[in-house]
Amino acid sequence: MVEQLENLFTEFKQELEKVQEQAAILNLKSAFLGKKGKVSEVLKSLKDCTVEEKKLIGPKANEIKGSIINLINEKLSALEIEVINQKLAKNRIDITAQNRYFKSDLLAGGQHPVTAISDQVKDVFLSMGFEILDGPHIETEYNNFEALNIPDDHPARDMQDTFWFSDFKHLLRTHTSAVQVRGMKTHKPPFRFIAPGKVFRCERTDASHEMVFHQLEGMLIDKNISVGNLIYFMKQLLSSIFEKDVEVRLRPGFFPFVEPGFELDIKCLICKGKGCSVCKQTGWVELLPCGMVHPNVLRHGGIDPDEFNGFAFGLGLDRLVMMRFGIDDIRHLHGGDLRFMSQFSSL
Ligand code: FA5
Repeated sequence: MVEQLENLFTEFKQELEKVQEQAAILNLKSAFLGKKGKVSEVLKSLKDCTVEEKKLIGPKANEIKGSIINLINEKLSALEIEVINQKLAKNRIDITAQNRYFKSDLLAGGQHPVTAISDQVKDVFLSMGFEILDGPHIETEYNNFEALNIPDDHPARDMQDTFWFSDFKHLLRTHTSAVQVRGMKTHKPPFRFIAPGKVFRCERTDASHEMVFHQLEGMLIDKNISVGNLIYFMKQLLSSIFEKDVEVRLRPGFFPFVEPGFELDIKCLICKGKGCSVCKQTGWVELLPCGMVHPNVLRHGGIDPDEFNGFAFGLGLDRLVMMRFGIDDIRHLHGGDLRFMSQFSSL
């Protein structure tokens, strides 16, 4: 009977060679292993065998059944792979093919210059270990003013004309400094982060002022931080964006949330310092106000000012872009004129 089983196995292998379709393979399986299959037929006479014979035949039968199942499964999965490959070959997609609707007189999409420069600035700060934080456009009066050492009746509130919501507790954030409080509350010092984004001010537009523009806030809190550290980081930022030496000046600036506070101005690259509408005939453009974080602000953020200190800055991104590309009116940047934007489509 062992010989019979071995012959059956040989027969099975020959039959398997001949079949190529899934249904035929499954039929072959039941022809050999099914209840009325060839292997079962042979094993029917097992009852007439001696115990010794049964000991030999039993394992052999199991071995052959196992081998048949393995061969069937191998063939089925090889078939499945072949079917997938055939489909792939048939449906090949050429991802380099040109859009058939593409016409050379249509503009290809590109990054907005503010996005491109913002990404570059982010890269510079990421490489210096800064984290990137995000904050909402609709802010609380507390985050935008109160926690930044600008209480209700403080005249500094008038420095930034605010779009208020009717409850007078919420507003469209006037600066990204509102993210400072959020950052301090969610991080344990030492930490360093930047927070780029849109800000909103209810003011008249001109060559260097928009109502919706972009800032990039930065904050670094650690022990024993000095103005020297602040200046180092600001220089790193400007030299990596302009890739050349640009003339800057640092002068005292007043912001209630920093002490001391500075205005970092850049020599106007539109008029080379001679005076124009962008720099309001002064030859200098306010770009990067900054300073050492005021102890009251640290306290609002839950940080002990006797243990930690640090600096913060609020980069005017649109003006940086104007200086970088020689754009003489901020309104071109957000006017949506494709003739203007197409100059930057390769960014
Ligand atoms: C502020 O908004 C402070 N939050 C900056 C700051 C942060 C100081 C941290 C100290 C520490 P200011 O209002 O000057 O400051 O605005 C910052 C920058 O945003 C300006 O230097 C300028 O580059 C840009 N900016 C301000 N107003 C406008 C505007 N209307 N349109 C375009 N850019 C503007």
